[in-house]
Amino acid sequence: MTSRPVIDDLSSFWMPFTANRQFKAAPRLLESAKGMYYRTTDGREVLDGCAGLWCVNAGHARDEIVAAIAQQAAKLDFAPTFQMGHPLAFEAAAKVAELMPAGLDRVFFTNSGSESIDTALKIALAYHRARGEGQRTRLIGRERGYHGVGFGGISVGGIGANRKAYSGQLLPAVDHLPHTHHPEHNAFSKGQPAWGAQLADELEKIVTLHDASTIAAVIVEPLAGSTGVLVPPQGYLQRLRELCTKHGILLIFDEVITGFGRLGKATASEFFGVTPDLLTMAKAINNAAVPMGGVAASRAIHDTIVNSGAQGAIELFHGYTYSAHPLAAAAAVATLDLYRRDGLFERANALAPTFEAAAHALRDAKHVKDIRNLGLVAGIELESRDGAPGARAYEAFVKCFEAGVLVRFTGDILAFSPPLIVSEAEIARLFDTLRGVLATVQ
Ligand code: PXG
Ligand code: PLP
Repeated sequence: MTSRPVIDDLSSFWMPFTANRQFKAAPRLLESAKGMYYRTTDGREVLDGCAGLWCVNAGHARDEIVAAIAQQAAKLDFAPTFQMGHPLAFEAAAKVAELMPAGLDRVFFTNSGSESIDTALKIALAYHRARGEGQRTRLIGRERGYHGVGFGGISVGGIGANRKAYSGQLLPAVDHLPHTHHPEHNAFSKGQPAWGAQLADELEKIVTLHDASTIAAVIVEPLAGSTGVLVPPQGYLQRLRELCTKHGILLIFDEVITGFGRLGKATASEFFGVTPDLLTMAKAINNAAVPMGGVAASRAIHDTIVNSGAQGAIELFHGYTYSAHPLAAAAAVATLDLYRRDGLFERANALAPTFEAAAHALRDAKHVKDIRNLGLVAGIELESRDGAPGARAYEAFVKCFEAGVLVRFTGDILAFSPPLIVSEAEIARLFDTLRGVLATVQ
């Protein structure tokens, strides 16, 4: 494949979540991708250790998905879904519903995880209002939670840096549960830590403080990804479910990362055996080939809102121009068929023990402070360099990239979440590369 020369003016694109000046001084540019590998503009192959941004679960540029998008673009490029429809929108929703936990079979489409969070929070408020409990408006998130970048998402989110500049205008009436990361009890846990279920009981304190009758919903990532891979303690999610049910509070699982096979099941809800009332998704819903997200709602929530409207009246005043965009919907149908045909969720499940062993083999590698894992997700936390938090993981990330392996980093935590088509040899290469790099990192 011929590669075009790198353009020399990178100034116009204001890059998201990026140190723009640092990047533009030493850019890393990807030009193409196939299967497990990216190719850079200077012609190097890079093994994708993080499925793009936790989203390309079937691997890159799969023929079936590419063909579905191309055919759809020629057939029906765009169709409104406000008071109109197109068949693929309904087909995509039905296919998503099939993979959701029992009862969550009504699907609202968005174009990103962030939009899915805003949508779920609005559905929660609308649901309580439709039931005549419109005073239930308080939202409960969790420390270190990542729920995208909308005002709703950063309000319930718990990552300080994502809130700081906007702190004067976050949603009012939001509380946060404590996070579940306690290395003194949990360091180097394989899979779910044994300690920490009682952290869910903090919800009782919030209920005591504000009264359950004012609380609309609790939102958590079942496994926190973006903050650096925090695996829920055994029994924690079950406890949260019990408390929400007891107090009439909706439980929202943000499955933007965990949805579609990351833990070896269709959803984390299925993996943990805990069913939320609303489930947000995006990313791997269509292998990230066209922007798409969604919210799965329980039949009860959907029917309460939809049946409360007068005949002929719009029931939920919410929606996006691109909700169920034909190209996104075509990609979703092709992707979900591919996941099933190739048994990719089962594959992820079968590879999880190999992946766990490979990750934890780095326990004695230089700078390693903690390792956490579940399914095809691992977080490797490094000791921070004195006075320069994040610098060590950044150096490791750059050196891995130079050595032909793409990983993610956040703070001093490196995250691994390869496409579910990864081979055992590629799993070994991911972690061996990091081991070699860590030996050279300052
Ligand atoms: N919820 C969760 C749990 C997420 O992980 C979002 C919402 C927002 O989705 P959008 O599509 O609006 O970005 C996310 C996104 C990383 C990383 O490397 C994680 C995300 C996005 C970009 C990078 O940790 N998660
Ligand atoms: N801003 C303006 C001026 C608009 O007309 C619209 C949609 O019609 C939006 C924002 C919202 O865009 P979207 O539906 O793509 O979220």
